Amino acid sequence: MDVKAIRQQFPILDQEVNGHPLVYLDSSATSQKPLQVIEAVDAYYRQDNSNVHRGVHTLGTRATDKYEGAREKVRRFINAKSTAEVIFTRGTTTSINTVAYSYARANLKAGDEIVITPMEHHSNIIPWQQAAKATGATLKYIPLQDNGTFTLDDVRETITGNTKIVAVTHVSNVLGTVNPIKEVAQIAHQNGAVIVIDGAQGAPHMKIDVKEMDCDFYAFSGHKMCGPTGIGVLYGKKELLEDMEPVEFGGEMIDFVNLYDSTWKELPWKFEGGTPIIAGAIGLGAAIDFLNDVGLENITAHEQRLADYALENLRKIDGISIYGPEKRAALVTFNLDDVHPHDTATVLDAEGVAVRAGHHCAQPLMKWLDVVATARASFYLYNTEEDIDRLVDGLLKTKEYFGDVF
Ligand code: 7TS
Repeated sequence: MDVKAIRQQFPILDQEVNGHPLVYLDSSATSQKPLQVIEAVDAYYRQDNSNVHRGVHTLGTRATDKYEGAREKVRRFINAKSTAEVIFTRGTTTSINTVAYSYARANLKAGDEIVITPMEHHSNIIPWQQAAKATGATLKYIPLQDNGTFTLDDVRETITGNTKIVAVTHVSNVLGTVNPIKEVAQIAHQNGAVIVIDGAQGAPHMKIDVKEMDCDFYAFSGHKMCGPTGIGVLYGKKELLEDMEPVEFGGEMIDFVNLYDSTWKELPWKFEGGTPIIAGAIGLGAAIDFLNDVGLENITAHEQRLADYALENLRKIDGISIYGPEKRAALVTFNLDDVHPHDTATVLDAEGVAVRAGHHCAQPLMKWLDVVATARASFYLYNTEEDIDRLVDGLLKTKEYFGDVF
């Protein structure tokens, strides 16, 4: 993988921040966009902009072809059976909420259980809390080991015959834990439950095969995988989606509207009320082409090298605490002794290094880690070992700077 050539595709990386060449280590929050994506969105607005699924005019046909073409690219990218199973949404949050509103509220009753883990992003906690409150179901947590993983024995222990929904993240956005989805899906199915996967940190970084994982729902965001903001995907098994009611009602999603009753379009459109995110979907299609050209296997291998290199070098820093397991995705969450992570991120920013500090939308996990906040460096296909060297240098400066204070 030629990282230098890849970096040239990302114009934003070629700039100075606070007098230093930018080192962008916040791709878990959102990834940068390659020219191919920027140009696809630009070309759509310059040449093809029109509403979809309506008119017979040429621009409308072109826009529809591109929008539906993007859906087919997503289908292939995740190996779904059919484009009926690929619903365009605003992102992971909307995708999970769609399942929590439509599937959960229709299928849960008092005494049923929803099983999640303490490492979930708020987007995969709150929709289930709300669904539990609305239906009388109970929310249960699979316990975590000290290193931020869970065991399959604990999964078997937590999921019971009363469990109706299991919702687990593919990859933790804080710990970098990669969860054994296929095995958890098997246990969920043995107990008659459906499994919802939060793929926000999975789909951008590794080959996704929804058939192989046998998950019932898989949610992800375009903006974390080189695509635009405002577009995401809900994959769902056709048999399940067919029985589900739409969440949003209005234009685009109907078949016939009578005065007092209406019928819905077939899948996937019944879940896409209103004018869809046309430019976003086209941009996501271009992002998928870009990622396929580089090769997901190459991206995963490159990120693995970066994660190993980062762990090895960050560990050499005195007074650093690193959270999460040894074997992890390409992100490292840490704290420096006696330095607030916001101060760490501020000093790093002065050095041109962008990391995220805060609770990472995972407050229950912060409580579990017994910290208020952490700093996090996250890597993607355009990052290099030199970026990590700059991070380490910046952290040594942070320690020097705050060394006098404490
Ligand atoms: N799930 C996980 C695991 C995430 O990491 C995120 C976003 C979401 C869901 C929500 O995605 P959205 O596109 O709907 O907002 N994670 C982060 C992060 O780690 N830092 O900023 C956003």
